[in-house]
Amino acid sequence: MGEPQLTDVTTLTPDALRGRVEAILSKAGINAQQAGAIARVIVAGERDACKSHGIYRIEGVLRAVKAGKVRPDAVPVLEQSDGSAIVRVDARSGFSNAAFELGVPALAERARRFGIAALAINDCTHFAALWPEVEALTDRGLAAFAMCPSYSTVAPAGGSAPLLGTNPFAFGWPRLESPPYVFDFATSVAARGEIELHRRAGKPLPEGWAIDADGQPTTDPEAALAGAMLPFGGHKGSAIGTMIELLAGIMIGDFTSREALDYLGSTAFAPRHGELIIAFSPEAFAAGRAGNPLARAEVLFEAIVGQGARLPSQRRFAARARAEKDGIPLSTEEIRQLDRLQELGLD
Ligand code: NDP
Ligand code: PYC
Repeated sequence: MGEPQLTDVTTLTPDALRGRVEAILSKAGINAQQAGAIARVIVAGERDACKSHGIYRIEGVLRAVKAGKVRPDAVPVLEQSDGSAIVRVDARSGFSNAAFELGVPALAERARRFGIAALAINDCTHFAALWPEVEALTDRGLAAFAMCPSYSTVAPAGGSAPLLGTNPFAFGWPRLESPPYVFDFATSVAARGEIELHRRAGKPLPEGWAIDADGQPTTDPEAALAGAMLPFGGHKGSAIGTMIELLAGIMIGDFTSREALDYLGSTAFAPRHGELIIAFSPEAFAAGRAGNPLARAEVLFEAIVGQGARLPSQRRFAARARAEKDGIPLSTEEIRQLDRLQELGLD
């Protein structure tokens, strides 16, 4: 949803849009390291037609800064003194994006050295999609998981009130000649951003996405935002969402989704918590058994596509190719929103 009509479109190059987003963030007092990293993921979202994590997120970023929920001047710190396979970045109450960019070279180096390594990011505000992060690792020839809690907006399967977050989970696998195999999804039926985009567009939700404040099924976005979203796949999504609370919340010594909501007191701000990224060297794990793992993976991908199925991220990579050739399409209303944010900041 959210694709502008052809008559209502301005196209910007990715660089031009990045300049505009960075200028808005800088004007709001966000330092250059963070503004650059945030702008890169927001523009990547628009470029890849992932509207739920594109420019619509700018207001949430500015709201969090204005309310003092995040430090616009934070400089993340890399803590890797023991040389182990666990790399840690303290985001110092800033956004996750600059912290990730700081940690990823050390994570990749350790994953190559040990075969597997993890990056724990603590004390960050996180609003972004995870695929840019796993792609940063597939670009370095590594496979990777990324996951984080969010804030309580999802009822556990069989429950009736928000407890888990929309807890995204992403996986990437490097490919020999093609863009990587990447999937990235909320462990709720849809990202919360999608509910908000339905509300703004005045469209009902598909059945099965949410329950209202009384625990009854609803397709009304307002009632869903006041009630709870549902996990994808019933008890299966609920269990994966719970695993993320354990690994990327409790295990790394950071907030669970409930604690994040208690801390913020509202879902109007981007959530604050930690994040866990695990990187693997396929060659180190295969250790020469059964041939090159990347070549063997191609056989699997060909068999999937050979049945007429599509690979995850195929839609995104097609949108990326279009945007790189023709520019990023933005509606008149979206351009006005950028103008407004540039001129006035948040109203
Ligand atoms: P979607 O359901 O839109 O997509 C999930 C994945 O499935 C994508 O990789 C998508 O690829 C793939 N896919 C979709 N349809 C098919 C198909 N028919 N065949 C094969 N693969 C398919 O994602 P969500 O709405 O669940 O999440 C959207 C984003 O929200 C994610 O990037 C996530 O990281 C982010 N998010 C972030 C949170 C945070 O706290 N930071 C919280 C929750 C979500 P493709 O893109 O090519 O369609
Ligand atoms: O879309 O569910 C979501 C979300 C929550 C925090 C960032 N994105």
